[in-house]
Amino acid sequence: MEWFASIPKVELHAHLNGSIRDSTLLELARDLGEKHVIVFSDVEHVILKNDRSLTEVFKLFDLIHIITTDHGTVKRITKEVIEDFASENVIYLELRTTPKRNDSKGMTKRSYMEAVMEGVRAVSTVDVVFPHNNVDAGSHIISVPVNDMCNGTTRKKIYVRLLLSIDRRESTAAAMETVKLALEMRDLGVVGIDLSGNPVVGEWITFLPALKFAREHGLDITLHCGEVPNPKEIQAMLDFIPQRIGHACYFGEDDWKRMKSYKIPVEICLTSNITTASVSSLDVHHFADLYKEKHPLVLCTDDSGVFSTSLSKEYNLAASAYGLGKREMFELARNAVEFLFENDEVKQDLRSIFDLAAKKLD
Ligand code: 6MZ
Repeated sequence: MEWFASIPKVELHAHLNGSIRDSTLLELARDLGEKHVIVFSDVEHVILKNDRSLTEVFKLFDLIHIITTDHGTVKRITKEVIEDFASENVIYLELRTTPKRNDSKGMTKRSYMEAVMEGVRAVSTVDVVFPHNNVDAGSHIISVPVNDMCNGTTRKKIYVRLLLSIDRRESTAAAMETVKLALEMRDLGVVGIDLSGNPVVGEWITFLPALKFAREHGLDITLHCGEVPNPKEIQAMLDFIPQRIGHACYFGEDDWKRMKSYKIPVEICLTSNITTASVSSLDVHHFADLYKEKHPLVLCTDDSGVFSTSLSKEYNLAASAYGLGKREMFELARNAVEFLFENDEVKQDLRSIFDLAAKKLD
């Protein structure tokens, strides 16, 4: 495990509200319990439970959103989530979140995102490369080469970029509002759009206009696709040819053929897929086939809080389940750089960090 924590890694599929520390969630829930907003004893076991069906996961998200959706809390959880990823040597994090309106807290989608950005800038334990954060992107103050953890003289550096999620419960108008917000916040670290939410809710056609608009204006798009069996939707999503796909658990033979021919990178979330039973076991997980065929893929956490995982754990799991050695896992981590929603300058900086770490591999 330690070795997997020590190598540089790239995280491209992490939902903010799914990545909250249990300790923070319990603390916030206890506070709301004292204020009689919720009954703490009713929610404690829900937060601490480990095995969750897909339905239970989305019930938990509704609870998490009650607990977290005010500006101060959004700022706090963003800061903590970034610190947690940085502490295990994630050097580039594309953090996704659904901009939320909460009238009772005077929150708009924009003010929600401003709170997220304040959280990014509030990180103090590591250097965060984020627009207007005064950390030089090209500066190699990075301390992550293998087994060379922060030693007090060098500080860790993490690039943070944001994806705005459209929730499948939303209307076309709400999805469009999110895309327009993303476009307005492009200079502020927003690099793309994600479509997520309970996969049994909503219709692809509802989101298509907003996604097309996003694409026309140059935003990259990643879709949760095939998390449940829905052949028509999977085909429609493949027709769209997104820049990346998350999950891809219920693909038919033709879907695989098309995705492979388009070379669409897949965000693989092993623990999430197994816990929610989207895939019955690691033996039959599509990671094995995609890896063998050298299809572009990236290991991700999905919801490190909800599924009690971390990116290092996901690497460890893949290595042991599929018999991959250190060199292969390092290459897997390095390849992820090619699939991020950023320009070549950023990719070049990340490649050079991996090159430096590679020298210390053996
Ligand atoms: C689909 C998921 C998800 O946006 O409030 N989300 N959507 N499949 C999954 N697999 C388990 N995990 C998380 O983070 C929480 C939201 O992310 C989406 C859901 O819409 C969830 O409400 P944010 O920060």
